[in-house]
Amino acid sequence: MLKTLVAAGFASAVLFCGSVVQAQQKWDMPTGYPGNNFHTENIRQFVADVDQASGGKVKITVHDGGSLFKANEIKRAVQGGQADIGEIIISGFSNEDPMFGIDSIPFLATGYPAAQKLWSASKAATEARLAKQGIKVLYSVAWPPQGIFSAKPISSAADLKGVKWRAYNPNTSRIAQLVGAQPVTIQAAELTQALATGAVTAFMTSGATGYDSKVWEQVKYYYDVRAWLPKNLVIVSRKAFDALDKPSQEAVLKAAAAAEERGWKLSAEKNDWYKEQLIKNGMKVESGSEQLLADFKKIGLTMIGDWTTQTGAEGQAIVDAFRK
Ligand code: PCA
Repeated sequence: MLKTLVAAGFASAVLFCGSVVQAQQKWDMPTGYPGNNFHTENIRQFVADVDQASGGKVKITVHDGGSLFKANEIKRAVQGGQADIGEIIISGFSNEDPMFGIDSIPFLATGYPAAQKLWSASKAATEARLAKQGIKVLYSVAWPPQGIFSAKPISSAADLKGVKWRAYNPNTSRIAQLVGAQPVTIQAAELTQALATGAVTAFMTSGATGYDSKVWEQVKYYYDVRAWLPKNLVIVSRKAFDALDKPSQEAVLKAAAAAEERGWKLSAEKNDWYKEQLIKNGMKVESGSEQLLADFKKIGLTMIGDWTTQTGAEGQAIVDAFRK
């Protein structure tokens, strides 16, 4: 009898210790974009939701603007366990696997509903690749449509020949190559500096990053061609996620689903506001000449051709599902 009691007491003490160990998890969350960017605002709400839904058991500290790891280092940090959770732009890693670049092909998916559909079609393939690397996707949010910023006015792709072109992923480097510009990879956090020193004079991105980087100080023209909507993914290390107790895991997943819905909406809502700020700061915002659009559509056709060659039957099935 006494023996059983002692054993039971011991067992509950072990259980108790187990739950104490799990009482609170502290996660570091590097991101590559500034604190006032809509993605970061959305992340802060996600972090608050996780805190609340987990009853304070999961505490996430956001390190924005590339302050803990640079944007292009965050994926590896989560893979290697130096960070538990983080935000990445998935197309930044298409050199690792072409699948990661599908959302950054010009004129494949040019609006929010199309970008959502492209994500639905490519999500399983993307998640499977990341899962093999010990990464779990929590949610995605699209950037606003990508246009062309230029210090000098441009009316066709030929006007970009020889310019120093800022790239943020392999596909934007490839575009430079196709128009005969000189690609320089620069993360968003360093864009203002790169413009100030004249390291680059033209690039594609959203009005959001144009605004964040105050590009109007050097760049006067924005051609709102809406060529694609790249996505950020919030990813968590499988190990860190599995270390949470069940209710905490559910809290994280619930907050992530809400963040995905809120983030896509926020992106669409703020898109016009960002472009208004460019105009207010003296920039010329135009839709782009027919020639410019035709040139970039042609580039898009070349790139989707390359992509389906690289990804084979799997890629073709994704494109077919998207176009259906
Ligand atoms: N802003 C990010 C990626 C796409 C975007 O709109 C950047 O320019 O780095």
